Amino acid sequence: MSLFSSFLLLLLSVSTSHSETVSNEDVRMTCPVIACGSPGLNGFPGKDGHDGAKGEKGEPGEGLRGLQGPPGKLGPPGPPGTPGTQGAVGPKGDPGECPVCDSSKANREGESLQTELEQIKKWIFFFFGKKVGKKFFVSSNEKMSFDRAKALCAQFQASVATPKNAEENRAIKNAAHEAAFLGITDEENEGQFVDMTGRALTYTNWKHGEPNNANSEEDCVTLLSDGKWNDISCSVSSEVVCEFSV
Ligand code: MFU
Ligand code: CA
Repeated sequence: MSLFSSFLLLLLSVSTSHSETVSNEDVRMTCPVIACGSPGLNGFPGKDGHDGAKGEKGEPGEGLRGLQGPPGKLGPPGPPGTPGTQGAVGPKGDPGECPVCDSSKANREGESLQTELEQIKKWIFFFFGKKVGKKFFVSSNEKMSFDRAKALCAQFQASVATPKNAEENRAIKNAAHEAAFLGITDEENEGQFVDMTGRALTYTNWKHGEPNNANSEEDCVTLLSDGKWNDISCSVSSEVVCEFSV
């Protein structure tokens, strides 16, 4: 006999026993439908619902820390630092090698050249000039204006001869062949004769009646063959004696 058949039998017997004690009217009042019976068993649970909203981040855990990772990449170079303080002075270097700079050799060569120069000067004094103290006079042997005379002497780092005393005046006379320009003029102030540096004369040897500024145009001076001075025009051609310092 199946479980369902047994269930129906049980249900029938219960219904029979009950009808023995309850009237037909009572049956109709309390149970008008045959299907009415005991409540059914609970159904199975429904399907799972949708996922809920994400929860807040939890507190950090309290477990053991992991091992330290490897070092990161090298960063970019930083800006240049401030200059350091000046270092100490280094030791003195070795002496250089320079044959020309060799003082002893240079001195020897200098002395040799000096000796040779002095010898050449002596020849010039002997043949062409007259020396007095530290002055050496040489004649041009050629006539020219006073401007050209100044330029000629300047060419040799010399100046037009200017006697400062009788001895120098005599030396100039002996160096010259005829009347020669001296380095004396009154071009700036008529009658005020000065030397080539503009200084007033401290020695003169004017010929009698000179300076006369003949024709009002004599601002230069020549030393005549007798050693006396005459003022003369600066534009006339005359020999010139140059004065060198030695
Ligand atoms: C004298 C000089 C002049 C010039 C003339 C020929 O004047 O003073 O400088 O030499 O003789 C009269
Ligand atoms: Ca004159």
